[in-house]
Amino acid sequence: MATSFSATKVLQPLPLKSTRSAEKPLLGQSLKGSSSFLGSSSHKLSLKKTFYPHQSQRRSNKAVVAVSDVVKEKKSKSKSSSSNLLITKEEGLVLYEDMVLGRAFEDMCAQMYYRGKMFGFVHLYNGQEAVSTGFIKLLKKEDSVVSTYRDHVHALSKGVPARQVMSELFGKTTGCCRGQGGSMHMFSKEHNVLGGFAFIGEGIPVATGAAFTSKYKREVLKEADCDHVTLAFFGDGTCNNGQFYECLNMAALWKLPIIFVVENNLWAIGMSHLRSTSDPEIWKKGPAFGMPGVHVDGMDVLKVREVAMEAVGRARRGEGPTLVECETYRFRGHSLADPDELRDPAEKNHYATRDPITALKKYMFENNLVNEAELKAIDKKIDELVEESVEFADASPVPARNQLLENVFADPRGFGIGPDGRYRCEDPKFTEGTAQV
Ligand SMILES: Cc1ncc(C[n+]2csc(CCOP(=O)(O)OP(=O)(O)O)c2C)c(N)n1
Ligand SMILES: [Mg+2]
Repeated sequence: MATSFSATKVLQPLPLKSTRSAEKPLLGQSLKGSSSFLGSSSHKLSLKKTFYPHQSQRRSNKAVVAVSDVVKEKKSKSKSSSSNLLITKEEGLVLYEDMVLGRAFEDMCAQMYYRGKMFGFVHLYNGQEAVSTGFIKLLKKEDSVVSTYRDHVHALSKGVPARQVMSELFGKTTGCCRGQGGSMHMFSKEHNVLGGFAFIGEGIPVATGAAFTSKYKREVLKEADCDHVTLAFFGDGTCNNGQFYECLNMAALWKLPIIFVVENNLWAIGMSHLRSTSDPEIWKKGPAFGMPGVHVDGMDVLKVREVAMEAVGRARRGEGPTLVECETYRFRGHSLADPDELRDPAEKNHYATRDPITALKKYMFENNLVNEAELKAIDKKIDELVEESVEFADASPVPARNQLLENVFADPRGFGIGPDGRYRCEDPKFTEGTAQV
């Protein structure tokens, strides 16, 4: 039986309202003057009772339908008692610094991309930082993270040094993949960042495998202290891919220590989530497979963190997987090559007012956790770090030509090395004719 979150004890099943925005009816009037998150305020979906897994007779699994109310409750209590704050000062500063790092790093990426320093497509995470920070800052070094092509911020949150991420984006040898991956392919064995993946959904089975490894070590190899968890991050559009369902099934079946973190930014390139998905409430797919499903406001790092603490705790205790749908928004186009003309300006403006960094700042000021000068000092430190990462990447060497086929084949003699024992790519004729292709 899947274990429920403690939040279920205090939460009644919510009379579900829409968790979605993006379609025309939500724009314009309904957004005006609304300070609440669309997930808990806007138009109603007609859901029948049978959708609620905890009321289902077929399985005894319980699911959290939302935790926002728990957080709200704690927030209001926190006004009267400082002991009930959602974070300590130190925790708040860690969250703030990580989100500012993600934002500043990527703003710099945009500059560098338009100056021709990066190649291919580069996909930024601006606006979604609360998800990466809220989850990853709770992890241990041994825990794993699997990302998508929108992977720079996940890598940074997990501790990959900014200069290594920037260098990778520049295609330099000092990058975390020695410049061989470039954009979309952040990987760090040392930090257990198991990859960005350009093909959507490809990371989910890898993450499931990593979670299986932890369980295998603990239960078969008897490494009792192996309580490592894996986070798989992916988007709303990816939830319509087969790997997602296959992996939910296996993870639930084997009670794997994994959290499926859906970053529902409401769009898959130019396709609205509501138009492309038969049942747009992604969190509900968890209980269908026998694991809790949670919907959370992904623009609020404190709410994300509350949910993440529960889910990571469950995984670590061996209680199995969780599906978390974080409703979020990207502030820029799909990639830096996207002019972003499809999304309604009213929608973009609405989410701009929900900037997760601004929201955290407000919380910390209101609760007297920090002062302006302390945050400014962090901003300055991060600006310097990001600038240094650019200088480092710029000054680093490009990979030698013979690196081209390294790490491509387990045994490079097959394709990469010719009969003379030399790499084929060292042969001046190796790329002959490809310029015309
Ligand atoms: C298997 C596969 N099919 C199609 C694509 C083309 N593609 C690139 S991004 C994308 C949309 C993904 O949207 P979502 O999962 O919501 O992630 P987001 O970009 O919003 O973070 C698609 C369909 C791909 N990369 N891989
Ligand atoms: Mg999306």
